[in-house]
Amino acid sequence: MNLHIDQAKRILVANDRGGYTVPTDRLYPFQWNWDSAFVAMGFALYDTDRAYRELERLIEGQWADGMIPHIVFHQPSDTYFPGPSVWRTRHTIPTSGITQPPVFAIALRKLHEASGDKTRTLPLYEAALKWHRWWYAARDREGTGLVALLHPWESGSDNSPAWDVALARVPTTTDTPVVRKDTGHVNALMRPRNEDYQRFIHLVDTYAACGWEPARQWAKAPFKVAEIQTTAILLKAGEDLEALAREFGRLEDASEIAALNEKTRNAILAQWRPDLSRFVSRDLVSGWDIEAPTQAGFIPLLSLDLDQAVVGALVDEMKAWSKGMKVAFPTVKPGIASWEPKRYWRGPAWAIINWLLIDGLKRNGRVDDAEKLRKSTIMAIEAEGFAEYFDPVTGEGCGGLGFSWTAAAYMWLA
Ligand code: 9YW
Repeated sequence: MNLHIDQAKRILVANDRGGYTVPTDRLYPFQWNWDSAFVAMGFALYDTDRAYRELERLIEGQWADGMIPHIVFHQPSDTYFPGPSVWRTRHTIPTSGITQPPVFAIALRKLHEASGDKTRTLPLYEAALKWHRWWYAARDREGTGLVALLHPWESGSDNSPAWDVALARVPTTTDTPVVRKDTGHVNALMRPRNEDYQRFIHLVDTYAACGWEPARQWAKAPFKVAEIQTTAILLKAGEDLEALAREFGRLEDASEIAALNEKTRNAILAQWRPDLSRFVSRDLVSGWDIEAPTQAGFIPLLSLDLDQAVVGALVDEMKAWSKGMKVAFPTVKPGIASWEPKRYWRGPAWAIINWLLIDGLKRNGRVDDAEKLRKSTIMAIEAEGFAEYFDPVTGEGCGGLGFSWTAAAYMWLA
């Protein structure tokens, strides 16, 4: 038995709160959307029943319109801000009012392959399809094939330099007092800045005032980004949903999903920028490309079979970023002005991002490069433990410790 796998399993046990897994104790004391999807993939390797529970508990928070929220507040806790009273949503079980990257259907297909349990997969498939439709209806209102985020938290990469220009337009004034809890658990230098939190909460106040109604939010949103990482994950989710639909004989669903996939595939391809060797997001308020160099620009590897010339350019650029780093893959291009190797999404390496990139490299025939990134991820975790993320320069484990998705990534990659 690999001792680290044993440890990873023990982290998931310690973070269990009754069929769902918190990302880490105290810092994140509720159920987070994409964290749970990654965790379910981890469980799928050795306990499919528990993997199903993880996803079943997450959809307890699904809204009538199909959205699966980024946080489900199953039980109260005072160690996190903003809690339910700030979100002011009206779901029976309190939830946040925004969403997160749709890894859910990707996890569901893997879980179904592991269990073959159609009875248990089917209700989750229905939930995933409802959410898939919500993305296109609520977040691609002009039918472009790219989906938009209305809050940086929806990207899962809260304070990425990708948002710097778009977020600067959002006022720092709030109706809700900002009482941060995160900096009581983790060094403030590793976290988003106070100013970021002011703007994050300004957005929450704005959307709460819209009654969390998608059309009103779309009209009022001071932050609106057609985002490449989320859209690429949505396309992979779409491929996996389509496969499940076919397996279940749901042919109408399958052709509906296939048409969405095709539109999104073309829309992502149109975001390729050869001069940057990356794909880019678009700021829908200004209409401009977002050129900040972040990991998001490489994530389309996950869901597209790209021309080898494009793959070559992406891989060369990834290698240039990783050069001289102790741990790959830095989420921001090292050396640029906004690069901060210890501050959350402004430079560090994250095991789950590596996991997506590894799958994308393999899909596009770059098995050796995938293997290097896999080894780098495993070594970082074995040296420092199951940290939330890693300083790519020193390899130091940072942020929360005993982190669930790092444990799941380890099990999947080891
Ligand atoms: C927040 C739980 C979440 C992750 C996000 C990460 C961070 C902060 O922690 O969000 O307050 O929601 O940015 O990707 O899901 O691990």
